[in-house]
Amino acid sequence: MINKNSPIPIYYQLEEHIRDLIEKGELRPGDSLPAEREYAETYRISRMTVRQALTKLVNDGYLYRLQGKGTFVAERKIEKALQGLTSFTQDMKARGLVPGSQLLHFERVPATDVIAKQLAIQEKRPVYEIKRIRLADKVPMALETTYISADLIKGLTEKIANQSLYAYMEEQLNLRIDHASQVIESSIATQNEADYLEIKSGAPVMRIQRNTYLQDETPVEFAKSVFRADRYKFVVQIKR
Ligand code: 16G
Repeated sequence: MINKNSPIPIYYQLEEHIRDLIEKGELRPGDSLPAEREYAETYRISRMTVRQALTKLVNDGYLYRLQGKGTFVAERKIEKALQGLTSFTQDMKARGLVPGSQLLHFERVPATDVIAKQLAIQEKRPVYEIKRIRLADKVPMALETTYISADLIKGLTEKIANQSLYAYMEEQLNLRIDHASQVIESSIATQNEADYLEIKSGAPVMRIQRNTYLQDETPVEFAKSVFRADRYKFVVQIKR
């Protein structure tokens, strides 16, 4: 398996081998890996080389380390296509995961100037401010703060906010959500965000801001999301 005469670096051969086992499902999420020493003995390579391969796989999100316990196979990252304008609920269902929300905050407040501009409404008009932890199979994936005009989206309740906002707008209010503009930025979790997302403070996250519109450009939401970078990757089809 490891070919010492190959021009391909040994750490890279080991990295490929382990990645292969994960991709084929021979190593499954939660499985623990042999100790560095065992790899080193089995393949007669240095522990430094083993560490280099494992560190690369940790950095790429395939493995994670628990201090004093060893190295384990991470959950597969969720691939999110950037083409379709989908809701969190739809994304999770499409992957066979059970979507959920934990409502942290639900309040009808007067729009600040910033929020009023984003929603193209007058300052101080009522908006719903909704903060939710978004869950997949009960695991926190993202933290979302959404602003919605209360004049446009009537009758919003905590119960609805605990479910799908897009489904409510489309199925109950017959609004046609049409397009959105989205900004994605890499960042690190604050202590507060980390607590909700059950990750370490300073762990990598992606911050996404979405402005969503009806066909006639009426804004339906202004949403700020913090997605766990260890569980998500974004995929986009591009054409030359
Ligand atoms: C997604 C959207 C968010 C929207 C939510 C609605 C991103 C980055 N954000 O999380 O803007 O409010 O879906 O989901 O994708 P829901 O219909 O399940 O409430």
